[in-house]
Amino acid sequence: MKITKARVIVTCPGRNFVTLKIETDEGVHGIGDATLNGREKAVVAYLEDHVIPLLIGRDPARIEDIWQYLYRGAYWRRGPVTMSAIAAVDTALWDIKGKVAGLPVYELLGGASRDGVMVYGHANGNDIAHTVDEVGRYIEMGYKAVRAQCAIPGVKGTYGVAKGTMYYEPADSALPEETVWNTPAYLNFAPELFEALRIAHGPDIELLHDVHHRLTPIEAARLGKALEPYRLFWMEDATPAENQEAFKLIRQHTVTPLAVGEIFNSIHDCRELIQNQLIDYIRTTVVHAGGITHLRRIADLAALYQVRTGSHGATDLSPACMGAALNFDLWVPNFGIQEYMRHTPETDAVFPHAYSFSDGFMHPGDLPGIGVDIDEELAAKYEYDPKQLPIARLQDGTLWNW
Ligand code: CS2
Ligand code: MG
Repeated sequence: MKITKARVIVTCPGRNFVTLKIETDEGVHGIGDATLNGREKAVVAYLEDHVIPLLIGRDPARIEDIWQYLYRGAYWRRGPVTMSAIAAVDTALWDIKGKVAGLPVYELLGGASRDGVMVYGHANGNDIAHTVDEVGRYIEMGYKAVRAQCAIPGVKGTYGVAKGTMYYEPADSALPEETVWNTPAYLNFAPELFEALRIAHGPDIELLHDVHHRLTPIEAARLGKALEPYRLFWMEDATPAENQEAFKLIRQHTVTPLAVGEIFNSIHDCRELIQNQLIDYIRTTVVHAGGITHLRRIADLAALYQVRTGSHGATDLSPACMGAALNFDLWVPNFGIQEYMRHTPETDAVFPHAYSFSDGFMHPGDLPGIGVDIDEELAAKYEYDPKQLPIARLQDGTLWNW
């Protein structure tokens, strides 16, 4: 079998998605998500100008060799653009291999390690009462785990709070929206939120919270300690993690479980965090961390240190990523949880898929490959609409971490 064609499909059914489609001389095709929120066109160019010409004529079955060729052969290794492009190729090749074998990708990886994949949804509110109600809505939908984010009184544009009643979409303006961050107000407020959630919903529901890189290590330590009475499933992205050692400071002060990694793109971004057991969940995802082939390496390293997976699954990761991720999640022995921010009906129509949600768990389905395809005719109806993620500033104007 030979790769005869590879095309990048950009579509915007309410938000931008970038998909790589690889076609072969035996009529089998595979797809992979290449979406990098706010930087989509960089990955499109990387794929079209620097990757696709290298794929034509290759044997799609040689997934590992092609991965190594694209990673080592680039000379300029790692980075979100490069690794998202490699991820898209990798995912499409696993999709093809599954279709040729007549098996879903989880079977190729080693079979199911569980009957279903526990997911968490995103509840958010304009105040504590609203957030308590929203978490209740997700519990009624059957979720066993819910992420809770709430507007902080007096702080405009708090991270994670939807503007409408539907989906939380952070990349919603052509130029970055400027938001303000107020750490003291947040540190005072967050424990109140989770106290109210525990009082309203009891001790069993798994509650997660995304700090979204906003705190310094010692502030994150303070928050982790303050949240201990409310037993969070995890406190995510507590502090920017380029300096992996920073998590030592947090770890010294709190037993609140820590999750990090959605913006990581290689095993080297998280090796020290995992080897020093500074985190409990690694959030790396198929689309941004080099695909299934590399994510498997990260998960295997994590397993040695009892770190579990908790892959990113926001709406800006396409259903092609979700399908691949759920196949991975069903197999990976040290699975923790999968984020599942539902896509809109328009997006679901562009990406017909086999995966399903039931009573707090998901399953990738048993279609061969990743169980997702792209309806190119429908995709063509949605023009690319350039959008940027927001930025954050402190009240004195200092550029901060969004
Ligand atoms: C968030 C994301 O889902 C999460 O944990 O961190 O929504 C993140 O803000 C977006 O993926 C950025 O594009
Ligand atoms: Mg996050």
